[in-house]
Amino acid sequence: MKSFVSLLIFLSFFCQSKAQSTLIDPAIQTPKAVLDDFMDQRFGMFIHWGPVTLRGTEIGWSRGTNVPTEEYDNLYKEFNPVLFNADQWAQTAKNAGMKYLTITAKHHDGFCLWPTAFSDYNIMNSQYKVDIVGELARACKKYDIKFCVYFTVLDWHDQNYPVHISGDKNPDPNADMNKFVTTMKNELQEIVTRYHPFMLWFDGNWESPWKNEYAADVYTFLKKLDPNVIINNRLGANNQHPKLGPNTIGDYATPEQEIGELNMKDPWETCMTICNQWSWKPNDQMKTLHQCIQTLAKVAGGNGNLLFNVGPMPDGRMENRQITRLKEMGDWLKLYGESIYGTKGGPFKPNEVYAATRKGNKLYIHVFERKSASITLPVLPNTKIKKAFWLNGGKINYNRNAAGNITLQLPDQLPDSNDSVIVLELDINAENIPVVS
Ligand code: FHN
Repeated sequence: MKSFVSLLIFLSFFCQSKAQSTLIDPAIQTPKAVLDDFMDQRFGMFIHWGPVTLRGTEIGWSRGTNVPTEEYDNLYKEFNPVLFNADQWAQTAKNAGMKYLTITAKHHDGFCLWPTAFSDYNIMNSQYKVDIVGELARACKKYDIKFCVYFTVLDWHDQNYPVHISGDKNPDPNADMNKFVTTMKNELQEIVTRYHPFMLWFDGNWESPWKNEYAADVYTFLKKLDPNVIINNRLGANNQHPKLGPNTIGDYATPEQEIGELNMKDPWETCMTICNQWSWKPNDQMKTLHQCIQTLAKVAGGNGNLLFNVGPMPDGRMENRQITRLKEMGDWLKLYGESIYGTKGGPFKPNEVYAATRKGNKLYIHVFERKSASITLPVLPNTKIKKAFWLNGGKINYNRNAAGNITLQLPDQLPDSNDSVIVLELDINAENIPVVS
């Protein structure tokens, strides 16, 4: 039996190498150690912001729909977020227990939140002549938050990009993709060499003018600027965001508005909104604390990161209710963070009652709901439980049947109404246990 388990462990290790892109020289791909460090962070802030907040409609997508294109493209002249305070945004991320922050430096509408030399459509030509990207990079460094940048591939405002309105099937014959890619590389060079982002979050890679050849060129270009900059899987021309494949150009998968599947092989990060809209919307519906914490635990239980989005208001402030919700998440993480940060997901698939994370010889069982007086876990092969207790609490009663199933006895009242964490200390390294399907 032991040799069979050893074989399973070997195979699980052997199969855990990330899917390699066949389009990028393996020698320049982001080092595994850098990606492992990224995945240890587990929790980041996503920020969608720009002049469109003056109308409270969706960034990019409301251009030419809810807001006439001409009006949308001139909102920057009104944009004057005098209450913007990068330190407050970084502190809000810190208080939430977030380890990295990603700002939409340029979204599909083409407006640039930094003083680029390659487009006049930037923040320095608004009423608020402040380098937003630079301020956030500074504040993140001050508060020890890893600074990251969202950068759109498609750019409906740039005349050299052939599509000027979402869904337009007649590419502009006067557009010039080679000039467009040159501008993109120049802008990215400014961002990488000036602000040194930990990660680049590309997006908008699904329209026909964009080809993998351009993406491979940009990936290679970026790696010459910074061999360790992490690049998501939305640089390559595709719309298969939740997965990595042989034609992926990018380092990790990006399921959106959903919890990714348990995956011990490929790094992945769920991006999700705290409300419904990506950019600020008045009176938007906000997720409950229960939803927020369980989303984080289920994503970590799937071996992924959570990039959780807030949309600041047109005056530069984040909504107090969103700041409060994020602080509540941070307060939970102050008590239970060891079961999230630096853990691996699994070996059980997350479900509506529990999720599992693990680090060293500790297996963490995140209990979301008390559906009954006990929880029975799938069989854990060849492991002995040395201790069983509530994280920050007392011991927990359990028993193990002949087949090896572990049944955990639950009290009438769970210790935490959102996610109560049980620790099972094992006699082996829990990270080596193959996923139990
Ligand atoms: O079109 C964008 C959308 O506006 C938003 O930025 C999300 C965030 O991941 N990404 C695209 C939709 O998949």
